[in-house]
Amino acid sequence: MKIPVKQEKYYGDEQIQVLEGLEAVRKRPSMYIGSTSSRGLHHLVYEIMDNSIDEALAGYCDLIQVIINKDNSVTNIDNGRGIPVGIHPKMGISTLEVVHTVLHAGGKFGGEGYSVSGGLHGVGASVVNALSEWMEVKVMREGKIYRQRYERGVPVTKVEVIGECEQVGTITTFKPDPEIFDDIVFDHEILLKRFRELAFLNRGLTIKLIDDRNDERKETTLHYEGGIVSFVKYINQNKNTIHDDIIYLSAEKENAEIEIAIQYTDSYVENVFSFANNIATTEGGTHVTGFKTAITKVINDYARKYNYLKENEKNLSGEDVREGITAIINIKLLEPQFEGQTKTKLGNADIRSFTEAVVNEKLQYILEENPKTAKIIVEKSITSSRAREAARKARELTKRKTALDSASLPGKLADCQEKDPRLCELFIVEGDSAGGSAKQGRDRRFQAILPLWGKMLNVEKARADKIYGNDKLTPIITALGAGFNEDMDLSKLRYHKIIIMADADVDGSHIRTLLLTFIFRYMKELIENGHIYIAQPPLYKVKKGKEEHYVYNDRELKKLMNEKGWEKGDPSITIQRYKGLGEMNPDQLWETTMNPETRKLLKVDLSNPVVADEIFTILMGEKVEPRKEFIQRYAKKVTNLDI
Ligand code: 0RA
Repeated sequence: MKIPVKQEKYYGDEQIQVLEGLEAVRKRPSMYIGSTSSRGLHHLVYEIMDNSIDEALAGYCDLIQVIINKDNSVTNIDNGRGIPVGIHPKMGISTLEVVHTVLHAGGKFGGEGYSVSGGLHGVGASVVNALSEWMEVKVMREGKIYRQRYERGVPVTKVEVIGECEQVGTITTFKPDPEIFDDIVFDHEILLKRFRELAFLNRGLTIKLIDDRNDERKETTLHYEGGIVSFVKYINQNKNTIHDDIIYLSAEKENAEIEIAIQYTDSYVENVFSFANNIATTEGGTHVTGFKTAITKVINDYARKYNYLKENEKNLSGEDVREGITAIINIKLLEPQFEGQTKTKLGNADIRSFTEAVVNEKLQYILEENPKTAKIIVEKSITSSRAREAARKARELTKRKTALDSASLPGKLADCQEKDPRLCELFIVEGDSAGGSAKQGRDRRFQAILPLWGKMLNVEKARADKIYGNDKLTPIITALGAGFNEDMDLSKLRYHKIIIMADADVDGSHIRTLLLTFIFRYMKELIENGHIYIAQPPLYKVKKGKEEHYVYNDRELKKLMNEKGWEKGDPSITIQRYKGLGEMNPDQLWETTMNPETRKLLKVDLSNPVVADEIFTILMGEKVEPRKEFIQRYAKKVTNLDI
């Protein structure tokens, strides 16, 4: 048994099972929390918070405070009823201990309420406990304060009364185990973003994030009386909205409640963000399908009734009526079924007809009551429909053209010899000179090079019809072979690793963002399926005598100098700063950036689509002010573009 057992205690069969369960969690942590990287680390906080949110949804709690302590432990405080401390009828020990030591005995013991059980990470407090160096839980109930402490999941004290108090609630503190996690430092921004989302999705709930790691305490209070209406306002703050009032509708039935908020902007993209039991359903599901069917029908019916659409005109398509939309769909339901590759697709069949009926009835009513807004939305949809028709023609044209000279790959592409896409890599390289070095330095057996040059189209400011025939984007689309937008077919993808390689300077970052924007808006599946990477060329070469090191950032430079005991002023040491890929010769480029054995790649990840939309809107959208602010705010701490 690897788990240290500090207390002399008799272990019955049930306790032995508990220890085996905890050991299983420690042996294969990724099975329970997804990964042991930063993402898994942050899941620990969400896991503990979930129980407090369940208590809030049940109507017993309205304040959750999360404190990041100096030692990187985290404290979660709620003002709910407090976890029950009495003897558990089946286990014969305190329920508090059961919740923290028995797998799958998480906050779901009541069996009532919209808990996330069965969801993405509804694994409960016991998993967090097992993966924590230590955990301490205090419960305030019935005038007393109870406490129990655990180490690596194993109780090291009994449940003890340590004082009296008038409040009620639960205080959980845990310190992630450095034996389990790659890094145990919490990221303030990551937590803040998720907490803001939770505050939007649970109207009236107050969430406080307190960061005590620096001398000056950083404290943020999140509370939105407007709920998802505030969420839409927040998402649209850097876009141009085309009507003032945000459309809001809600309904409930015996096993579910739903709310939807909608506002249109003048952009060409569709942002429908959906959630089920506070989990982002990035793969959609029945709530999204029901919504889409209904909104298409309602807008078409309205357009016909008031003669915006003439009898001889075709119906508006789903894409037409969703162009420029920002919508939040927030559903809470009993017994959610999560399906799909990443378990983020809602499967409950009854939710489809429920959502469809609710939107049909209520949106129709809202449009009738607000003819000005209705007019704006219908006209926007009709304009979109016409542009789509133009795009369709352009698409047919390019299709016919490529049918004539099929197999024709872009002239600039230096393809690889391997034909199995799973083994092939495509480097999209900025600039002809870097492209030249990459061509010479690559392993031509499986690495292909596509150089880009000149000004890229900003797709954030253009409709789809502008993409057909665009001389910068077409080579990328043809080289990849999988089409784009509605024609996307991943089975035709010619390279399973697509690596964007651009300089570490402002121009490089610009072209990288333009490319990512295009991929995000028109080839999202490539990101969702983990095909898009960003190359990480070194920033410095450090040389002393015959010894050479490539260093990828300032932190690593410091670390190297420290480890070697080198001084920056030492004349026998040269530190060369690479300004661009072009400064490296082919061998160096291979060694530092392209060789799979030694290179570093950053995988582009869309785990939070709301954040991704925000970044692209700010960087590539219409409004200048937010972009300035964003760049000024982040220019100093440019790290990885971790979407
Ligand atoms: C079910 C029943 C009761 C309390 C809770 C759940 C509860 C669990 C957690 C987890 C974190 N914070 C929590 N707050 C409350 C007690 C029901 C009763 O008092 O009768």
